[in-house]
Amino acid sequence: MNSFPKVRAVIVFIAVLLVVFGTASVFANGNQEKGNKQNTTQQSNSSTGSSQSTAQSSGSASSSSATNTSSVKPTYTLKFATVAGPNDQQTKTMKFFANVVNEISGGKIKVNIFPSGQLADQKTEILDVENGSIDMGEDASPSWFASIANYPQIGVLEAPYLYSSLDEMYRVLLGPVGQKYWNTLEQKSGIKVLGVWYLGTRELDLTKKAGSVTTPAQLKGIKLRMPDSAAWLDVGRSLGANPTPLGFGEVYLALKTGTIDGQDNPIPTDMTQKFFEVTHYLVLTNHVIGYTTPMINAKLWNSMPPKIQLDITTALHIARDYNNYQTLLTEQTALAKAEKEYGIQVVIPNQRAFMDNAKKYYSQPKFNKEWGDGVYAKLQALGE
Ligand code: KDO
Repeated sequence: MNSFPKVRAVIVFIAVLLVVFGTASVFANGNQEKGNKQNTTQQSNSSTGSSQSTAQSSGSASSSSATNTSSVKPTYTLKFATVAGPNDQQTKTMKFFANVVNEISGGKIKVNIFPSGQLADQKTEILDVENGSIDMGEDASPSWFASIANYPQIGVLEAPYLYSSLDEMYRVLLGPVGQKYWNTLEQKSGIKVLGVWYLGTRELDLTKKAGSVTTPAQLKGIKLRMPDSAAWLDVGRSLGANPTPLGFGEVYLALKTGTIDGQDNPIPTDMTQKFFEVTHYLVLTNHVIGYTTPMINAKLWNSMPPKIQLDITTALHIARDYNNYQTLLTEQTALAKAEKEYGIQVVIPNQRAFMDNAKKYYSQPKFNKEWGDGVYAKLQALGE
């Protein structure tokens, strides 16, 4: 009997398998940001693993499921927290992500969004993702991880004037250099960074009392609110200001009552948080290309089957593109709105003076020790 047809059938079958699974894995890799290698070591405890989150929304969550999957019982119900308000782009992006991930997972993944710091402030959010009581958080970035996740070296990735464009920032953060930092962060803290979302470029936003400022010298003595971590306070000092740490949710009132003379945030945030209502000068220092790094508890991540991981990274990736497009657009349109609606005076400062000041500040021995010899300068050169 001629066995060739049988052999041929087996070969064809194997080839089909290779094509199907090969394509799936290429797709997986293609959609993953570099800081986000799939971990396939713990596939077995996929849906019953102890680290699987079963947390259900307390009723105030604002996520919604894609309509065609609403009858499917989710295998994973994840809490995703942010301090951003409901109108901030980040919250809109998180909702967008929740819908996409629910749809592409066929209803297996449900994400509940908790905005406005309902679950935690930025510091607590990072600690809670670390210990697993919050599954996912949106507000972190290297200037937070440096202090809160006890990894000072990573702070350099968000130092002022490090990148000269968004593209360069992505090249570094998603390239081999960034990858190394994200991996070490995971080992040190148990936090897995799953992506990089553009927040907008940080500018100075000052009250009338602070006055118009065009050089770092004029910021001397100005109480500039900074996010509450050591690395953020250094950012404030590097600009020449007297930094005052304060929670994100307290900034508006502090500006209004005069407890602080100014704050720094991207224009879209200034707009949605209504900071422009209580400030007068917007100084376009462009000192930090701001971003947040959506993160997940690493133990939970490692307990998820590859397909679930793939759905999450794919959805985050799609959400990133939506987020960045909207943020870039708002940055362009909000300036004219801020001038017209709030009487904001836009100031073009001596940016070179701010850059030189920052460079001088970060060339202090303290930073060589903290970040490694010459790392700030090396990364700056990488981004150029
Ligand atoms: C802020 O507190 O000023 C900041 O902009 C710091 C960022 O790292 C990030 O946490 C952000 O707040 C929040 O996501 C709210 O936009």
